[in-house]
Amino acid sequence: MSGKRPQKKRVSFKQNRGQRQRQDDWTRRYHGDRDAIEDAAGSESIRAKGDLSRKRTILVDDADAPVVDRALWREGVVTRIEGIYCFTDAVDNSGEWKLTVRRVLRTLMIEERSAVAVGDRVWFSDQSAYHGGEQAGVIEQVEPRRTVLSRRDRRKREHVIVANADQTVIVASVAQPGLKPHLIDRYLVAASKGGMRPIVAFNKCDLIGEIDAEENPVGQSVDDVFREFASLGYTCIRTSATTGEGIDTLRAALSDHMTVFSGQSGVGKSSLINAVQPGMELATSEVSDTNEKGRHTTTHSRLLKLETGGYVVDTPGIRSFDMWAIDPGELEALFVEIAPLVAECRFRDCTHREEAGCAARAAAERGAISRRRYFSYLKMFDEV
Ligand SMILES: Nc1nc2c(ncn2[C@@H]2O[C@H](COP(=O)(O)OP(=O)(O)OP(=O)(O)O)[C@@H](O)[C@H]2O)c(=O)[nH]1
Ligand SMILES: [Mg+2]
Ligand SMILES: [Zn+2]
Repeated sequence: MSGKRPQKKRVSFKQNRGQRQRQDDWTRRYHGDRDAIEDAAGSESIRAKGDLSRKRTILVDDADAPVVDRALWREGVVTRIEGIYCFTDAVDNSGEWKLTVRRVLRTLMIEERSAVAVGDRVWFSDQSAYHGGEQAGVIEQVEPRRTVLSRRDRRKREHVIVANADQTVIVASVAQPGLKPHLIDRYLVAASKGGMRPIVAFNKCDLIGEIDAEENPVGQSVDDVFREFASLGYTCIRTSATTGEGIDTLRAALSDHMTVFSGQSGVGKSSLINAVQPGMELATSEVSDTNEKGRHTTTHSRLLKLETGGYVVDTPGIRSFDMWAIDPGELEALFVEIAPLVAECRFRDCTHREEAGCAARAAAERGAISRRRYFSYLKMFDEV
C-alpha cells in the first residue's frame, strides 16, 4: 500500500455523514501503517475561501483515509477527555485547545471506546475562526501508540486509560487501604504487557506503626512485601505524601518521562503528585473509615506537565483491574521469575498448574520462588 501514490479527491466536509468508512482498512492504517501516513504528509489543500465550508481537495490513499498535512494541521498531546471534547496541549506552545474528533474517528471511539485517549499524539485542524476565536479544532489523525495502559470495561471491550506512557508508578498503600500484593502483581502484569516500566511506590509509610493484624491477612510485613518485589528487580520506593519520605527519589524517577499513576482509590496517587510538584493542587479526599475504600476523588485521567521535565498522568482509582487481551499462555512471560523456568518444564505447553514435571510449581514448593506470587499466577491464569 505504501508504494501507491495518494489520489486527489474532492470531498465535502460532511461527506462522512451517513456513509461509513471501510473500517477494516481504516483501523489497519490507524494501528500500523505509519510510513504511509508520513510518506503522504503535506498534501491537503484547502480551496478558495468561499468554498471552504463545503468542498475541499484532499489527498487520500486507497483506504480513503485522509493523510496528515503537517503544513496545515497542528500537533498536540491529549491532556484530558470530557464528554466529546479532547483537551489538547499543542506542541507549538500555543497552549490548550478544545477539540472534537473527526467523525470517522468518533465511530471507532464508540465501538472501541478508545479511538482517542489521554496521552495520544494527535494532528488537528484549527477551527477557531468558527468559534469566536476560542482555540478550538478537530482531531484529524492519531499517531500510532507506543504503549497503552488499558483494562476491560463491563462489556469486555478494551478501554485505553492512557496512551504512550513509558512508565507507571503503581501506588500501593501500607494501610488505609491495606497492602494488597496480588493487586500489585496485576498492575505489574498490565504494565509489562503494555510496554511500560513499572515502579512500585509503597505509600503512607508514616502509618506503618499503626498497622494491625486484620489489615495484614497475608501474614507478610510491609518489609517482606517490599523485599519480595525489590528482589524481582522492580524499582520500589517507600513514600509518604504526609512526611515527604521518598518524594525526592520519586521526583527524580519521573523527570523526563511520561508516567501514569495507577493503583486503587485512596492509596494517595493525587497526594503523591501534589507532593512531587507543589502547586498542582489536585483534589484528594479521605478514605472512609468503615470499609477503607477510597471515594473515587479523581474521576478522569489527566495529563500534567512537570517542572522537572516530562509528564504525569493522574488516574481515577480502579477498583477491579481486569487484564485486557492477555492470553493465558502469555502470562508466564509476564511473571519475571516464572519466565526463565518454563524451558525446564516437562511439557512444552505446560500451563504450570497441575502438570507433572512443572518446574515453576516445583520451584514454588521448595521456596525458590515466592509461593504467594505463584498463587497469584494461578489466580490470574483462571481469569484470563
Ligand atoms: N497518612 C497518610 N495519608 C495519606 C498519604 N498519602 C495520601 N494520604 C491520604 O489518603 C487519602 C486519599 O488520598 P488521594 O490522594 O485522594 O488518593 P487517590 O489515590 O488519588 O484516590 P482516588 O483519586 O480516589 O483514586 C487522603 O486523605 C490523603 O490525605 C500518606 O502518605 N500518608
Ligand atoms: Mg486521586
Ligand atoms: Zn510448568
